[in-house]
Amino acid sequence: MPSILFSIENDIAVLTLNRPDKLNSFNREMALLLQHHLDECSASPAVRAVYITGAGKGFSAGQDLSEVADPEGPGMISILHEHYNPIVTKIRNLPKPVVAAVNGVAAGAGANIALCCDVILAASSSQFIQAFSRIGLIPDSGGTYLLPRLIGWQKASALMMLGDRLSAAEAERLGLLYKVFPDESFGEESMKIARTLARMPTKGLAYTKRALNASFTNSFEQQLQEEDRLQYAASHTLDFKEGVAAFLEKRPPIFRGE
Ligand code: LHQ
Repeated sequence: MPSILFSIENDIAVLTLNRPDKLNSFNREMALLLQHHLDECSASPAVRAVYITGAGKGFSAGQDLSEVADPEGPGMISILHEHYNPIVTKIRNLPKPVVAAVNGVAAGAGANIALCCDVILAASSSQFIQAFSRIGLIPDSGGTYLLPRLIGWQKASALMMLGDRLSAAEAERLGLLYKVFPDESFGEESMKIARTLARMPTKGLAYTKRALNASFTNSFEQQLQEEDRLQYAASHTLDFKEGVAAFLEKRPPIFRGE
């Protein structure tokens, strides 16, 4: 079985991290395959939303530690430069909404890959662990950038230093994720949200994502200029035309992502 299952259904690319015996922890093969599929999602007009989840009981336990211990393994610098940094950069730059459907434990780089998705959903029994400090590492995969921005400096700092397990309910309360659903209905409810996203004005969502990415470092004035540019581009899409026409004609819009 491939370490990432990939399918496209109803304009949604479903990427399932698939090393369930190892809690879907990442080895080199899986990290490179995920990048390959993210590129495919980015380029394919058949994909209007991406849904990332885990096979079995976990989402991902981050780096496969047996690969780190292997003297023949890729080594720390390659793991960062060739595995995690490109993965999170590709997700942030992917011009379509990316849903993290966190079905179980998300630890280390597994947690931080989820954090960089556009809509983070979690099953009620899932947990988030900044596991890095437990093995003497620092949080990577963009975690030190994103987590303090999501939940504030102090909570991020404590979670990263203590490596505590954060329940899905607590993660939702802190603002780390969008919604929690009961385990039994998680697949269905999270896919419903992906389906909604896949029917929305795809280009408008891509521009929204670009504006949010830029907002991390821009001044207010720079951000207003970015909004001007992106709003101008959005106003030239067919979906904008359709959205206005449908409103005036009092009918539901049919967006084609064009
Ligand atoms: C695993 C793993 C795993 C291998 C569970 N590897 N087998 C970047 C730069 C370079 C180097 C290092 O890494 C990074 C980024 C990182 O991600 S660093 C953080 C790496 N991840 C961790 O330290 C987490 C390690 N895992 C755990 O602490 C626990 O497994 C958690 C708390 C995630 C889940 O606990 P449980 O639900 O009790 O599951 P389990 O521990 O029983 O795991 C199930 C199986 O999966 C087990 O195998 P076994 O053969 O005994 O059934 C684990 O050995 C295996 N597994 N995580 N990261």
